[in-house]
Amino acid sequence: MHHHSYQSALEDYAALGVDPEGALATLAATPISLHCWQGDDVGGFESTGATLDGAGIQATGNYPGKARSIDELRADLDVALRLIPGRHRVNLHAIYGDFGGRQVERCAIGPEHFSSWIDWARARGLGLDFNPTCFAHSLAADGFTLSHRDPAVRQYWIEHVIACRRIGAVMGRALGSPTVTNVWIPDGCKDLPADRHGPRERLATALDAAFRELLDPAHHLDAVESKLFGIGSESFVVGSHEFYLGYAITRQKLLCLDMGHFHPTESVADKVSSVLQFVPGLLLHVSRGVRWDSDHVVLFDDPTRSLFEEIVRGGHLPRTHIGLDYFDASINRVAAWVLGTRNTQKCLLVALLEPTTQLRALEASGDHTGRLALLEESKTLPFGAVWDEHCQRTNTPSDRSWLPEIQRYEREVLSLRR
Ligand code: RNT
Ligand code: ZN
Repeated sequence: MHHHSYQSALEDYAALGVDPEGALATLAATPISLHCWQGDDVGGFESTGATLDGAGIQATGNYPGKARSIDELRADLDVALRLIPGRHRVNLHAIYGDFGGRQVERCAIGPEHFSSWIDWARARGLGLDFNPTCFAHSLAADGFTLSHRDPAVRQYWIEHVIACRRIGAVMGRALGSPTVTNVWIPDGCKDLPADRHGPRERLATALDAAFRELLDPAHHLDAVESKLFGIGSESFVVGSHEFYLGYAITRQKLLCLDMGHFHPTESVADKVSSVLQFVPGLLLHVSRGVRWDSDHVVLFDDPTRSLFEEIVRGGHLPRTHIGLDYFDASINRVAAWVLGTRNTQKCLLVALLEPTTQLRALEASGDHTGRLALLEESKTLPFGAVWDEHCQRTNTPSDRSWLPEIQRYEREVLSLRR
């Protein structure tokens, strides 16, 4: 029955000059980096008891069953990955190392703390991405890290980033695909600063120090992530968009665009074709802000669809690294991974199925009426049949059949975690 509707979808798309087979091939070859921190509300496996206070980010909700150990997190990721079509990546934060219960200073972490993750990823054919954790720590408690006025505190965080880049390079070499190590820091303040220049000058210098070591781009890529404001950093964020855009252009780093890090009416999609004139590539933090950077589960919605339309239309997929960044603790956390990843893939697929050639021809001929009509009427093309075909070919449950598997896992495993 699926097959029948896929055959007729092929004809509908072919009539508009669209090749669903090519779209499916691209979709299958495009990994999404699943953020480990959805599994435990950005907790991690250090034993310091430090919380997210002061980091400007927050996971809200108390749904039962969050992962309490590295084994539980991996088991939960395994369930999620089975219910997501294709082969993907996992994005780790430094606090998710395998520290064996020992307290290891962040400036002293090494590849040995991630070797069990590398083995885990290799056995599953996954890539890994990485992030220094410049929050949830006593030396980040006043809200400043790499831009701190105290050189000793800055140096601590510089050494942490240096350690993380080396770990990332080891991951990338071991797994045969470059690890993107993304630097995001919470630095900023609640009320009006009298000096905005000094902290930004210190941040640029600290980043240069942290990035000094040259690492083979075949194994490792750097990204930098800006932000507009956070809880407790409403008046000033050191690493603003302009700061990191300038930094990424002058140092040729990947620019990370987090969909929750801009004014709510700003289009992240519209930034793609501008920044890619000047930076070597993008890291996406696909997310959904509701009124603020709330990190809700990604939907098959207009902002996400527009973002992928722009990436596909511009031919930018090869220069785009797709990662997820949200943390919802109010619903089943494994379902949150599956839903957000599948929705991201749907946004990519529907963009790959756009009749772009025809739209551009209409545009070039000045037929803006026809362009608008085709754009709108493309929305009712049988996209669902192509998505179902993808799930079937990748031996993954179709829509409306993956949730029962998670409900069973919740009954048998998650609900027993007290
Ligand atoms: C915070 C940034 C950052 C974090 C993760 C946990 O606003 O989006 O990417 O969400 O590092
Ligand atoms: Zn982010």
